[in-house]
Amino acid sequence: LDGVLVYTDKFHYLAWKKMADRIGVPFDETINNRLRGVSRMDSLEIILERSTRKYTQEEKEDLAEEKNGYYKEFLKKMSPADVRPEIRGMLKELHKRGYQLAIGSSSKNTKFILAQTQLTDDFDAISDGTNITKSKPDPEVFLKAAEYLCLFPNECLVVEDAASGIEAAKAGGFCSAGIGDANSADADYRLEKLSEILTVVNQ
Ligand code: GL1
Repeated sequence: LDGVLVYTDKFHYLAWKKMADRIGVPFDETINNRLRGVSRMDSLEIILERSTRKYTQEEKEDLAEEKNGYYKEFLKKMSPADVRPEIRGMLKELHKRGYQLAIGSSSKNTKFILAQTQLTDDFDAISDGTNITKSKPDPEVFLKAAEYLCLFPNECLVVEDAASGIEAAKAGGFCSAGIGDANSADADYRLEKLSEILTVVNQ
């Protein structure tokens, strides 16, 4: 979802930054890059590595909640216009060719983002931060997605923008396609544009 179908990275960055600035913990793009595909609480742990004080579990939950509040303000402004027409066309074309589509995202805001951008009906299953206990590079999120579709991992293609996602796909026995940052990772296919999936699936 994030970084593949929609570009929420900048919202995550701004929301984490606002929280980190408030508590006086240094946060920049380099740290932000380590958060891709990582769950909310694990992301917070990475950010707090730079903190000079320790936080209790309750304080950490409040900080994660604070960040999510800032993030949701950005998400509320998202609309169908935030999904490029060629991406919508590609999803429809994959369905026409008989493929099933599932989301595999660590985000707990997945369903909200899909609703805001009117993508919900384009997917047959959703595996997200609300049904997993382990973040990528653990394959849990993809294994659940395959299970929801009643498919074996070796019948699926995972499309990822994060190196940790490609690692997760491999660990779960999935074929993978990398886009963006994950284009240079260890993916089976490297995509310049998401619409290239249409040529990959025909091979
Ligand atoms: C969580 C993390 C984000 C990002 C997404 C995965 O989202 O907080 O940093 O790694 O998972 O794309 P969320 O807070 O929406 O559950």
